[in-house]
Amino acid sequence: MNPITVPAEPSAFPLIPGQTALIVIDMQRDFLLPGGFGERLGNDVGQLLKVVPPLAALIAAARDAGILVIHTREGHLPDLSDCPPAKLNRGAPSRRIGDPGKYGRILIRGEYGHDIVDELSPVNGEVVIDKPGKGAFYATDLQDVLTAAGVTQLLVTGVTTEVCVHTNTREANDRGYECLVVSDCVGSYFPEFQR
Ligand code: C5J
Repeated sequence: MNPITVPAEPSAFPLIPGQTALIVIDMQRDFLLPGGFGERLGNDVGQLLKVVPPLAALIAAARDAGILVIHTREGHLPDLSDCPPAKLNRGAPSRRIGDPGKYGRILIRGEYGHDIVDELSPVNGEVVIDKPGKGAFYATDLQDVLTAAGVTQLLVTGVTTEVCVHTNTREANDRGYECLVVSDCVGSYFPEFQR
C-alpha cells in the first residue's frame, strides 16, 4: 500500500495504512475522572479530559479505515504480586496503588477505576494490553500482537504525555517501530510538560 504523507515534526511521516496501529495509552477512569486517583494526587484532570473528544474522533477514523486499535491499561493484580515495592511505596499513605478510592481499589485490575473511560471503550474484541509498568512492552504480549498483525508503525496517543506516552514511544522506537505522537490526542496534568 502506498504511504500517506502526514505533516509532522521534525519531518513528514510516511504512514502505511496496512502496517499501522493506533495505540491508546491508559485512558483510564483512575487517571481521568474527578475524585479518582489522579485528582486525589492533586492533579488537574481537566488537562486530561480535554484529550477525550479529539481522541474519540481519531479512534473512530482509525476504525473506519481498518487501522488496528490497541488500548493499554496500567494496573496490577489484586494481590499486588506484580507491583514492585519501588512503585508501591511511592505516594502518600492512602493514595497508593491498591488503596480504596472513589472508583474502587486504585489501579487494580477488575476495578471500575482501572477501566477505560466510557467515551473511548474498546469495541468488538479490540486488543487491550494490561501492563504493570509504564511501558506496554514490559511483561505483556504487545510485541507478539504487533508482529502477528504485521504492524511496523504506531500512532501514539493517550496519557500521560511525559510518563507512559513517553515511555511507550521510546520503547517502541528501540524495537524498530516508526512512531507518530498525535499531539492533541496526548495529555499531561502539567501544561508545561505537555508543551
Ligand atoms: C502514570 C501514566 N503517570 N499512564 N501513568 O503513572 O502515565
